[in-house]
Amino acid sequence: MNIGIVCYPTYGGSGVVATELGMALAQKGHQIHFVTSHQPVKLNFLNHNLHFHEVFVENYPLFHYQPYNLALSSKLVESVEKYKLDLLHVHYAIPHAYAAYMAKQMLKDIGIDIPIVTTLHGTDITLVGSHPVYKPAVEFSINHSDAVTTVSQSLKNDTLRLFSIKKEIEVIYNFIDFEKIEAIEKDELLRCNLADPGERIMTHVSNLRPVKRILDVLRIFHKVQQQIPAKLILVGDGPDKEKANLLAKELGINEKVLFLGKSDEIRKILYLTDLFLLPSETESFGLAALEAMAEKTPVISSNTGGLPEVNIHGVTGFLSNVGDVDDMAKNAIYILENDQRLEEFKNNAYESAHQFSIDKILPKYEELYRRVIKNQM
Ligand code: GMT
Repeated sequence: MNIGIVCYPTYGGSGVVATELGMALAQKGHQIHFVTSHQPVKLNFLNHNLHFHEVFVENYPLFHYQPYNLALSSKLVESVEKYKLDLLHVHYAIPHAYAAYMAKQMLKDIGIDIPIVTTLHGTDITLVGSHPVYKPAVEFSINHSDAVTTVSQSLKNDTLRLFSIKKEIEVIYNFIDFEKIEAIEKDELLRCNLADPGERIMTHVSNLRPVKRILDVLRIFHKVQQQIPAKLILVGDGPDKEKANLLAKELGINEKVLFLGKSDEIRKILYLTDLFLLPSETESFGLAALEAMAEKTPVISSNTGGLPEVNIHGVTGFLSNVGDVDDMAKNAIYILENDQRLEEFKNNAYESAHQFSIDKILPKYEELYRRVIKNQM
């Protein structure tokens, strides 16, 4: 199939999922055309079936805001026509589903009916999409997509609760490519770069936005390290970084907290990690938790959104109410205080992550694509 993919090309979860999906589809022989504002960060062009079409926004002094929507729909029209695309798969509703709808209408004028698959990722529904400023346009573009998917059952429930949806929504979970996991260099000796001998390693990876509750991460760690020698690794960059820095100093733990910023070595870090922390306010799926589990790392998380579908309480880690730092610290200590128990949780996390293996998820997307293309004929 000739598939157009639209996503945010940055470090965000939806962009990562879209890029990994496109690369996996290309490996299976599909022609994949990324139509994005920049080259997606994880896009590896060594595969022949991958193509990238940059959306260029022509600036003009009159514009207060750049009309990205317009530029994207125009680029989609051009790409569908030029590369004979069979469908468009847009990730994150805002503004991608809306721009794809506009492109579809324009293409109708020249006798092309292009099917649109929209994948909802989380904040496009919960935090941002349901805001009155965007809600009518988001609702409209979901209802006018040819197929709609969410990355968890919880996000499907949220979508149906927050919007008036007339479309069937299919849950297709996020996934992990175990071949890539196995390819990472596994060298326990690298641990000494992150922690002293005898110390446990706890890690948090995110874009350090308020929704991630990074201050809870520090408070949990503060309690844990009072009983268990440990280091905290914070990977990522974002608006709450400075607050986190200040709190680490205030709590007297700044020497035990490593701020690594954005990193291309997340998988290696996760492999060396003993416990992953994700106390988010809301999380439609929690791809970071799945990535940790795939590297044999148990997870302490909040029980919000789709997290209970990924992190299994008492098996792959523990879930607590949002903000219940005491409970999260207690659970973290329970896992970390005993070598054998930690090993059991690590193995459980790894085993459980396999239900989200790309081999199981990719065929679901291919099947959906075939269905929408067939319905269009
Ligand atoms: O919140 C983020 O970190 C970014 C955001 C995105 O769309 O890029 O992530 C959302 O999509 C991810 C991939 O499907 C999910 O794993 C995250 O749980 C989700 N984030 C939230 O719901 C807050």
